[in-house]
Amino acid sequence: MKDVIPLTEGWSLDHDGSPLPARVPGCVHTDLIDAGVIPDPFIGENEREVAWVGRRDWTYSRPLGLPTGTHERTDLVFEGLDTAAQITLDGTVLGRTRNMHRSHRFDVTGSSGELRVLFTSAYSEAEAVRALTGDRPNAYPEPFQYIRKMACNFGWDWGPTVVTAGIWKPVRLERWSTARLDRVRPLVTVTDDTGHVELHLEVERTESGASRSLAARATVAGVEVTAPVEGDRAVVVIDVPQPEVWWPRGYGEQRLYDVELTLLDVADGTAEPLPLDIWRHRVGFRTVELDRTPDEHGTGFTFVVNGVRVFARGVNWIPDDVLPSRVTPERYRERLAQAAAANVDLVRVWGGGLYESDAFYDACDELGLMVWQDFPFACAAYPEEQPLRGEVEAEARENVVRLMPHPSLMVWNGNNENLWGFRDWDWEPGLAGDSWGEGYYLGLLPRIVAELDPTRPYTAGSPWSGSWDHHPNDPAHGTHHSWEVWNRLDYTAYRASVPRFVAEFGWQAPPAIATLRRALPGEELAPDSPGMLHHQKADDGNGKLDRGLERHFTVPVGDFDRWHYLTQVVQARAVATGIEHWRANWPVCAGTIVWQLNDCWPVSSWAAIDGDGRFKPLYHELRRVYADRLLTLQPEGDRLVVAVINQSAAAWRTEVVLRRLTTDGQTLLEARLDVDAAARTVVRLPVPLHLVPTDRSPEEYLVAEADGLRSFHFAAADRDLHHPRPRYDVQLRPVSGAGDKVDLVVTAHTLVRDLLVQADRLSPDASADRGLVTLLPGEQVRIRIDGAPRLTADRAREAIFCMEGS
Ligand code: BMA
Repeated sequence: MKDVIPLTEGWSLDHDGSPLPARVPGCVHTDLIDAGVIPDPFIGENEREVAWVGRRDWTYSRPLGLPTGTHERTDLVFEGLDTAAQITLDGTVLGRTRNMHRSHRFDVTGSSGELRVLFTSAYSEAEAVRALTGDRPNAYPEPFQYIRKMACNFGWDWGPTVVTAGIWKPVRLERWSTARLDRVRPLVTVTDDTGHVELHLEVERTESGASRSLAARATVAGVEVTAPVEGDRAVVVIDVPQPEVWWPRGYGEQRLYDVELTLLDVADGTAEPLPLDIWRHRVGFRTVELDRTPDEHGTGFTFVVNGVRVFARGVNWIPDDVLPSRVTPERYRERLAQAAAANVDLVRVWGGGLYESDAFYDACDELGLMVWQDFPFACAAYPEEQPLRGEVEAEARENVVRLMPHPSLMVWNGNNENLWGFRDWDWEPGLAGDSWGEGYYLGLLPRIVAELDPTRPYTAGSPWSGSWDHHPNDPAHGTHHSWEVWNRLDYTAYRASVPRFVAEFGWQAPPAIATLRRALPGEELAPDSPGMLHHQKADDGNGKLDRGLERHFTVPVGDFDRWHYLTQVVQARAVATGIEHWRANWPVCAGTIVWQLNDCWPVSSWAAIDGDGRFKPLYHELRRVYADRLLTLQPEGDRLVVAVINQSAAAWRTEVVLRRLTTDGQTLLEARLDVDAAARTVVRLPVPLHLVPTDRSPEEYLVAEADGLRSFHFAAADRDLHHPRPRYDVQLRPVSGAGDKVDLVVTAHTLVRDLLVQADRLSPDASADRGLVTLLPGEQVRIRIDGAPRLTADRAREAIFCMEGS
């Protein structure tokens, strides 16, 4: 049987002739931080101070002893090297690498001595390739399209430029005889009442194994099948009667089945077969299609899972750390569980990042999060010449096979914004006919997916209208990125269109206060203080934040805390406005993917969860607007409708209560509407005209309520709204037997709008279980605070913000 020996210990990193202890998996930056050679690049403006690290070459080494034992072959396997490296053993070159997204295997049978991995700076590698291929346009200044490495390492409009090098994934020795499993591709489908698992396997043999008779034995759900290996290939087919299917969360259970495949040496068939290698994975039975049939609105883009049409409630995922080797399986699970707890059911792994680690997809399988996987190409023209083309093909083949067992994986996507960029970002004149990546997205990648993973759909890009007949970002056809809002327009402009699928849209806000204090120690915080500006990477980011504020509020001057609160409120409102409108237009619109769930360092960005893992109010808002049931008041022409959105499997029969109120607390009019929203449907009911507040009235609003859900419609902009100064009481109620948990009970005496407890002000580790809350006079809310020991009501008050009256 094959033996596996991890090579995680005993590495050192050469730093100007002196060896530093090195972590494997890890990277140069983390080793230099641990050794005290460089400061934490996330703090203050240290990013600039550590820039030299990415421009140097680095060497990792460790002794490699001769493993004992009688195996015929010993392979040295790197699961991932970042990025351009030469590997030597005892001075002999084993090979060279130039792709972070691949693994590498070297035959080291009989060798021992000093193992060295010499990394060339990613800049030198990229520039050398640029010299070969010629220059190509890029939305960013750094040369990431000339090297197969996580693009956002080179800086993004939310990310620092921290160009890593290192052994970023595990290394091991594999010792084996006769043969080993080189590649296993499970094609898992389900038809009628039967699950089918087709295991396509390829083996590698030693010289003496060349003529051995081999077989492959597989078991799934107690069914065992053995098939002969012919040449170097075999297909084992297993039918599982009446399997339980895998569903996205909210649609059913996430049933997973263990598959075990054993490669056997059957020799002449007289003796007991000898196991040589084992492959184990979990699979799930489910079908997925993307319905892209043209219709009267254009061309749809609807996920159909197990025959059920789904409105996808998505978030975009970026690498959770700009030093990606720090993201542990536990951290993946925590972040993805947070997404699931916010009622997210789809995560798009964005193309400026990675094919994530197995732990990411394992967590998605278990949590029922559908995965949309971009191939790693983003925001640039990518040359298709060698040596890149061969690398792209190799990495795509490897990762398609690595990820295809996961039932959560729903779709492969060719790239992020490159088809759009070609059409709209003035690339064509500069390219003058040069390759720019189209051959990957419309040729190579779909061929690879069709060949290796034919059970899954492929889309050429995000955004993409399906063909060059329509503009790549045409909202009526396929996927759309909605960036006019934020860049130029107010968020109310989301309501002007109903794209078929919104794969990106978002609004910025600063991170939590405790995150800022940790990242910018000693800084007197202001929107334009040096650290705040350094941790704002977007083009005119603060200008856009302020213009976003100005349209609704008076921009607070000299009051950072108020600015911080209001920008976070605007972010939450902006994203909620988009989602409420687009969900209310199901099934024409079949999904929203918020830009973005997470951050890779502390920064002002579009994220719902900041770089230190703290929630912005947007996070809590996602939980509300992505819930199965949502009630929302929507303008429709010059009327208002109440949209009753029911994404659950059960009908929602309810009574919607509509009240026209004055800001000082009187009910002017009331009406009740009976609604019967069938499973997974939206019902839109016109609001009776007499209930709609007088046009732009500064003293009136409408509230719709049903089954504990609520939606508000204020006729006037916040700035113009008149309401009394908010008054409320705060009481603390201990939660028995629950550690540092305490309930904060807020009782409103007036209208209290968008009340927020910034728990991290009470203690950096404290959290609140709710975000923005609006209370009518006399109403009460309970907000659970976790992690703020010895809290008093007075201290709690200092962490509470809400809209001021006027
Ligand atoms: C989208 C993304 C990213 C970017 C974001 C915010 O276009 O694909 O490239 O970070 O917008 O500008």
